Amino acid sequence: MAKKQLRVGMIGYGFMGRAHSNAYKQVGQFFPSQHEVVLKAACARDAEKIKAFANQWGYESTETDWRKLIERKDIDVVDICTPNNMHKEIAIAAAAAGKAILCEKPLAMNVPEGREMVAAVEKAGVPNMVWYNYRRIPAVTLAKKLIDEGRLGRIFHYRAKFLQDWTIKSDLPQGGQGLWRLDVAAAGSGVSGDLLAHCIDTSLWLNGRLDSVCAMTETFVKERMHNLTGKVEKVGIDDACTFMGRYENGSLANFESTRYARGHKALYTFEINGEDMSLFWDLHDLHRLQIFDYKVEGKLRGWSSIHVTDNGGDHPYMQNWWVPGLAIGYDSSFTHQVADFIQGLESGKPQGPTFRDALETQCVLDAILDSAKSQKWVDVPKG
Ligand code: SOE
Repeated sequence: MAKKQLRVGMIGYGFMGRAHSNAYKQVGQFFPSQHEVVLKAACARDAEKIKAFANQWGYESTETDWRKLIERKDIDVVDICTPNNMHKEIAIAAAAAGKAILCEKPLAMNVPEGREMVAAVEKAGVPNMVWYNYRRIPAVTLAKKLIDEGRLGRIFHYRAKFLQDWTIKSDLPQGGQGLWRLDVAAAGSGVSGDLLAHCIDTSLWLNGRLDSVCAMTETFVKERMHNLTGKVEKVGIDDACTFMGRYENGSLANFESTRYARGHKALYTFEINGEDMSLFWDLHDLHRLQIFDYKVEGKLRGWSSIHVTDNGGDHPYMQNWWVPGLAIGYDSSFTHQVADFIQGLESGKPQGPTFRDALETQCVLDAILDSAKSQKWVDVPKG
């Protein structure tokens, strides 16, 4: 049977443009389906740069105006890889044009924007997903299975960190290509929307709704040269953010994210402590899930480390890759996301995180920033 084409129009071409394009190229080889992904068009304002990107990754054509890309009849899916301040406008226009949408995280600049985006995709009835990719690292997906099977028992604690160090230099400018994450007008927030957002998405998925939060943020470098204005300007983003919180299930949250942890490039870890079992995961050792199972008795009781690479062992996604024992990497989490998106299209059961799911993360992010500002506990609003 001839495959149905899924023609992708990518807007943006930075690090995530590459990560997503790689996933589109891999998915058909490793996760065969009734769909064939076609890299139809790549779009960015700079004609030369987007042509170079399109050539590198095999896109058939380019556009320099995202509205033109959305108008095209030969595009089925719009992939939004732009800075955060463009997500809303593009997503709403793409939904109105009847396109499926894959949007980079965080969903929006804030909750009101996120709500508009959810309303737009739900009104148009278009498939939608947000690229919170860490859910689909097999060891993390295995954690979800163990929790859903009730193996942890009552959960007491959820602890997560995401640490980097790339903005410590005080002469690093803000704004423009590659540095928009430091510009509050483009990013909406700092490390909270960029890194903590991943930790929150994973935690809501694994441990359920967060009811209330109490947060602290800091901006260590208060002024930076702005690439777009050429002037030294106040820095509006949070450089570091820590918070504690209470989950609906009665467990306690303890989170930290910063871009000022000297030596750490992308140290994302989480630990969950339940009555019967604890789990620990570390992005630097991403194919392992560490487990303490209290039900194991005697001298074998202790922390053990599962190498989540065994297709015979029912390890998520691994039956589609190599032979047992051989690891896959960070890039595969994006491939799994596309595979699941397609599976959602084919089964009619959309896979998360949808825009609505990502709005819940946005609600936590806004509550965190409110709490840091007011120095008070804040109830997380409902999406
Ligand atoms: C920031 O450096 C960044 O690239 C994030 O934007 C990504 O979402 C994260 O996965 C890795 O770090």
